[in-house]
Amino acid sequence: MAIADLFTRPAAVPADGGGASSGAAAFGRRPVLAGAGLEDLFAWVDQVAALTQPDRIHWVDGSRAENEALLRQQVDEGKLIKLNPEWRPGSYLARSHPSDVARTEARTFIASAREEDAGPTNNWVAPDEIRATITPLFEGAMRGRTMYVVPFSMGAVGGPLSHIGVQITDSAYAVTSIGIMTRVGTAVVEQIAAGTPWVKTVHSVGAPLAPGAPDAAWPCNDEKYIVHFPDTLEVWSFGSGYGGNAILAKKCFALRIASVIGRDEGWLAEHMLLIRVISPEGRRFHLAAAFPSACGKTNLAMLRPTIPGWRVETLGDDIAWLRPGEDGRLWAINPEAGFFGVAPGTGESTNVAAVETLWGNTIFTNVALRPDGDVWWEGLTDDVPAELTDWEGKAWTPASGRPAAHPNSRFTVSAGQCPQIAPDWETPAGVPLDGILFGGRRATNVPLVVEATDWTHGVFLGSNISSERTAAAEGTVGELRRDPFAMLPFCGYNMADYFGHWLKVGQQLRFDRAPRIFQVNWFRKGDDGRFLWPGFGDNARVIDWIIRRIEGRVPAVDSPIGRLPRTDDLNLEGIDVPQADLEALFQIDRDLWLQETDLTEDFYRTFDGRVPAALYAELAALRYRLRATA
Ligand code: OXD
Ligand code: MN
Repeated sequence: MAIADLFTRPAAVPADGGGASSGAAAFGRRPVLAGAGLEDLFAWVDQVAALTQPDRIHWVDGSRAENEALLRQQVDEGKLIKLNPEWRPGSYLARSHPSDVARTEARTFIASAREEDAGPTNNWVAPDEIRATITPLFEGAMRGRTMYVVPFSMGAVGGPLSHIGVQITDSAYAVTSIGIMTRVGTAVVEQIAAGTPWVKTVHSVGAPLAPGAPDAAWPCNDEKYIVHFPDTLEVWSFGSGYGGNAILAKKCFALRIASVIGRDEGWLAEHMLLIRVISPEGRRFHLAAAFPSACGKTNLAMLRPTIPGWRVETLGDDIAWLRPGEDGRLWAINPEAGFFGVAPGTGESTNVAAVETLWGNTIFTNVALRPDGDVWWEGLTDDVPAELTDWEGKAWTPASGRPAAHPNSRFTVSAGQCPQIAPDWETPAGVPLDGILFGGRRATNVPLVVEATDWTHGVFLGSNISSERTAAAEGTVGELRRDPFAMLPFCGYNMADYFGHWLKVGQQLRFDRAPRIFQVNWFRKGDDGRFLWPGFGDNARVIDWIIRRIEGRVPAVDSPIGRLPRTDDLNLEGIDVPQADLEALFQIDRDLWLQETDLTEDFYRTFDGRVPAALYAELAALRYRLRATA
């Protein structure tokens, strides 16, 4: 069959259109639009179809009727379980193949023309070589399946900080997830028609179907490749259906490819949550915060302060795009439209706002199923249900001795459902940032909060985000897993050049309007291995100090590593943090810190001289201060 014929075939939905209204049968067809920019789009879709040989092509229009039809189709095919609408209306459970449960960093590649442009922290492959490897894998990969064409916008369609892309995929699960996580639809095709540049992303689960052969509940392939071409702004992902590998708009585009676009255009694509903090007096502040994966980013994004009068409005939980404005401030948007969050550990006591967000219209992946048709995961409730079906579909009881939900099980839900979403969270221009927080999971050394002395020092702190991989032997720093700016798996170019880019962006900001930078650490432990800080809602007490610093209402104490609070200035009313713990939270052990500067130098040296001199100067100054005051 000629490729052109494929476009005129009906959509991959029931003949009645699958929707509630009779007009719904129209979806799935190629948009009838004119515009020079469409030639490239149509030619590319032709090319990918010729390569992957799908049975049919479905142009996704993002309508509600289409979404309903795709969900129903997945239920009919045994790929989704419809949850009991009494408990979880409009919600579904997917169970992945047990081998396809997470991002596969070892199979994630940056195919820049020059190896040094990917840098030592990425898996580099030569573009020609990897095209020669993956093209045969994509050949015929969609046989027996529907190829969906999904036009999406990151940020409000047409917004000044927004960018658009198109994902081709053979996974209906990916389509329905992208529909939650981004803004999908024909308005994006109109942008392309008008000549707006767009990013090409192609995804196949890599499981072609022979005629009449049964499909798997979660088709995927043992061989996986997630390949980014930063020079041509493309992503090709093969073999995995898991969100981070299959929703290409998220980590692949909004971080890896967008970081490259940002480098070239003068802005930053960051692994950051975005919140508005409202003080008891009604003053509003905007903070972005970078934490490595699994350090409580979603919890902070939906913080319920324990100190009276303070409120937090959520703007984003995972990604922020930051651009210097003409006013000398740094403006931020959350380019996503939904949350793809880790379920275990999300509960009434840790993140009640997230629990409320998940009341319905949610796609869960790899959580446990209750006998009443609702879902459960470790940490959702204090009581553990007596029987469940675990994430692999096996009977489970508390005596089973294994988690019922996979530790990386997820929810996918619209951001708009969050009860404390900022009413203007979709404002295209974004919000002006007042502060940036960097955090890791450090049992030792790093205090509860430190303020950077200036932007360059802040970049130095960001370049040093790390978590302890192992417990430290006494008198030493534990082995550190470095995750600079929480971007280690997500920076699409040489991380040392990225540090330099941060410095350059700082130069475009007005010194008195640039966001102030802070390092925070909720995870410091005492000698007895206990967490010294209660965390969660009480982190608002640290935010309160940060805001008072931004407002210039409270002094700070200079220390060799940055500015610290006077402990009396922390609002600890209503909680009981013993004085000894408070002191331990801010204790600076100069010997340990000097050891840490050696580790930083070792880390910087892995970049073959590309780390900016300004950061080596920060390192030298830190050593000087540590020694001078010893
Ligand atoms: C995520 C991650 O899924 O950072 O957000 O891994
Ligand atoms: Mn993340």
